[in-house]
Amino acid sequence: MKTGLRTRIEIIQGDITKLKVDAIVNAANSSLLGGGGVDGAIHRGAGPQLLEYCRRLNGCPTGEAKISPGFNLPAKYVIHTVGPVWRGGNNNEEKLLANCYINSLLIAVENRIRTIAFPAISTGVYGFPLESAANIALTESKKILDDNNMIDKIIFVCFDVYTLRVYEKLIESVLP
Ligand code: AR6
Repeated sequence: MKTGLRTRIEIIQGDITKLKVDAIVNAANSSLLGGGGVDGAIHRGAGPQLLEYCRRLNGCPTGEAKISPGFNLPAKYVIHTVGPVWRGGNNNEEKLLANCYINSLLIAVENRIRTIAFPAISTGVYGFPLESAANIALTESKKILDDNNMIDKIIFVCFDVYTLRVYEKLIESVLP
């Protein structure tokens, strides 16, 4: 079982917009109307149709998720989730970040998505401490993979080598 889970979680360094998976997850803001970081890159890759589509989604509360087509991206879908802004740690940030992973994966299951890639949600502009964020990402994903056979693979896409090293270190304790 452990070995099975380990083959269903992959950690790579790269640009999430280049991945040909069923769905990539966007670290969006609650307007869902684009921004910087990975959000900006996803909107650039998908083209203007994504913004047009997102206008009709009426935003998204922190911790929740909404789905759109991938338009010009290699990925078929984009799941937009809104991570918490780090405000020192006493404002429910950990629970809200866990909800991002849980709700994105539940939407994936509902849409029969088998391969899904996540960026390190909230760890850029939103300032969430990386080690704690990566731990939440890995722990929540493991729980859903344990309970569910629909998802074949979750890929954690680390933009820089420092993030990659943190995920690689933590996976050893989450999936020993
Ligand atoms: N592929 C993978 N990861 C990326 C990419 C990419 N192309 N580009 C950046 N990252 P951030 P947040 C990494 O700031 O902290 C936006 O303006 C980045 O290095 O994109 O959740 C939204 O509109 C970092 O590790 O998202 C919101 O307003 C991670 O993605 C706000 O930023 C997340 O960094 C959300 O902030």
